[in-house]
Amino acid sequence: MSDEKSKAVGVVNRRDLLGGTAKVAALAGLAGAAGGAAIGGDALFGAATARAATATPGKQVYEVKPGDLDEYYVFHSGGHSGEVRIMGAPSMRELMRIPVFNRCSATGWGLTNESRKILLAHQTPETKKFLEKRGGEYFNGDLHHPHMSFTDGTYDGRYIFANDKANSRIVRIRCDIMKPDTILEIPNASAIHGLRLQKYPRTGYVFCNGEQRVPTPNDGKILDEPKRYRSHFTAVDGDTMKIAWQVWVDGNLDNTDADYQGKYVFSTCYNSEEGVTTAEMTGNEQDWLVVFNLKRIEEAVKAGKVEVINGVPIVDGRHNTPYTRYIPIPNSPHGVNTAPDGIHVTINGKLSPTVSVMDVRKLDDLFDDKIKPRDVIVAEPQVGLGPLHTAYDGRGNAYTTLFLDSQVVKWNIDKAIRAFKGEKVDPIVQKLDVHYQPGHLHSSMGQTKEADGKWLIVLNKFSKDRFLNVGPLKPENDQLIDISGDEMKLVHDGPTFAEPHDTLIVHRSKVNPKSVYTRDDPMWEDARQQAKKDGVDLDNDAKVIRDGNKVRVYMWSRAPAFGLEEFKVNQGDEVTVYVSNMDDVDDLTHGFTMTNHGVCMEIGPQMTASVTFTADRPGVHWYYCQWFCHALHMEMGGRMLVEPRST
Ligand code: CUK
Ligand code: CUA
Repeated sequence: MSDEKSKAVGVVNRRDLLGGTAKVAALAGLAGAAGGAAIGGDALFGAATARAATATPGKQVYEVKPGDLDEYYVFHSGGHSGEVRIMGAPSMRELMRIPVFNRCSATGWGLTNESRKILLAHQTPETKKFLEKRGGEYFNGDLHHPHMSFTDGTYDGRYIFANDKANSRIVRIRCDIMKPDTILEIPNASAIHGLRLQKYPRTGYVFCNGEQRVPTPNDGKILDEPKRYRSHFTAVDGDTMKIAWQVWVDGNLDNTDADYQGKYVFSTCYNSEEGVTTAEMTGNEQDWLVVFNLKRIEEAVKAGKVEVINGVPIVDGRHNTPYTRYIPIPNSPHGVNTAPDGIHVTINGKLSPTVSVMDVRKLDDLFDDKIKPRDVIVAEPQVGLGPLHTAYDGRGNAYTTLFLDSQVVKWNIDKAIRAFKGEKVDPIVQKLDVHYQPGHLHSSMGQTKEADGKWLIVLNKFSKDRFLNVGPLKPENDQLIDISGDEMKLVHDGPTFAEPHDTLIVHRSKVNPKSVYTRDDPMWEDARQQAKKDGVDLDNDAKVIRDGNKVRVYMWSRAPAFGLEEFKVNQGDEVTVYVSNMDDVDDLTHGFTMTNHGVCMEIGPQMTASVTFTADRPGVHWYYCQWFCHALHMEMGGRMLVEPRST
């Protein structure tokens, strides 16, 4: 590419990027590693090995014997797979997948009327209009941050909330049945990235970061005027799933976390420059952490000190407003993590080898302008290259991923504070090699006040040579580390598919899902209403209702039979099949698949599910149960007879 051409808008000149300051060189290292060049080099890992402390075996048992149950649930993000996965810890066995923003061939998520309603109900009018031309929906999502609802600073087992960076949405998943019940698009935002929950007194608010700066409204009137782009911080009411308010900030918003007092929320910003190219975004030596004052924001909303855009009240929280404070942090900070002591918050430097530690007790004074922004920083230890996220053991230690060093560093918060005051102490406790290039990490119950310091899961972006070669696309590697002793000990490698970003380890005592649905579950309320109008008893009837060219087919299922062994429709009819699984037994799921129609669904015990399609293929089409349910499972089926259209 000629230099002339490379100057064209949006074209990154690699030499510009790699040349220049040490800071940009650090970024180049990051890019190189991610690109795979540095990964192949032994130098990177060799150096890491030399620095690693020797781990002594921990005492915890991580093998879970056949038939034994894990102590922890692990809720794992599926990244650009768009789903949530449930694993067990310490076994690291994958237990279940929860389709969310993706389609699922097994369960019919994205095909059934119940799931489509959840996927489509809360699109903005602009999105609705845009998607009309292509079937009404997105097919993808990028789910980074699953988090469980809190009551009084610890998990309460009600919901999992998560973001979709790809299409600016969030999801609420019911933990009683492990299915989403609401998917909500966030207006005035592009790329919802950081997502965390109010910890105290309860969730409460779901906090969502709009990462990319865009014009607001983004209707084409403003295009190439980056200074007029905006990022918004959004608070959603987790009970009603309605948007409560937004805050307009300077810069952009990356990750977020909330305090244990219910007063403040924090978001990192890596683009204080408000640039639109990588070089511009990394120009400043310091970016910032923005602190949101919940009470002041709520008062402003109540008093109407807002502008309303796309139906959302927006508070102006830029510099020199009462609602926010901006704390300078080196450099392009990424993760922000509140410690279980309720006091300390770490901000991970990414392009700076430091982690900044903030004391939340100083924030009242900061908002009253009695102290300066940097006065809230009480430690800034040098931990290694590429710090991204930090976890805690509840015993005063922090564990930070070092992306570039391919290590987890364990360091002591108290010692870091003393060192910051000038005392000659080394806060670093141990550095452990991980394989390779870790992003998030999470300790058992570590994001609650009940952090128990037993296990740490580290999510590595690359697996390189750790598993059998499966072709150019490699799995990632989730590693389990025993942190119960004085030293970290790596005990397990677990390959995962694209691309877990975040995870949470929840003690099994907090989660109590059902094994069988209850017949009054709100998930199929529409089916219930329609059946009532049609005079059909969902539990007992097997009936075909014709309504013009709309045909509603109601049937129950009971192993190994459907209520209807055949039904007849006319070519061109719009057919809706409702199946109610009347089996009342644990683990007795049926399915409904209509051959050659791209139609399938899961029908769990005591569940009703429905699917709508056009019967446009004259002839005989068998439907069958695709979920193994009985010795006569193969026989569980029936025929749809489609009468050809009379010409
Ligand atoms: S981000 Cu992926 S490594 Cu989306 Cu939580 Cu830090
Ligand atoms: Cu019912 Cu298989």
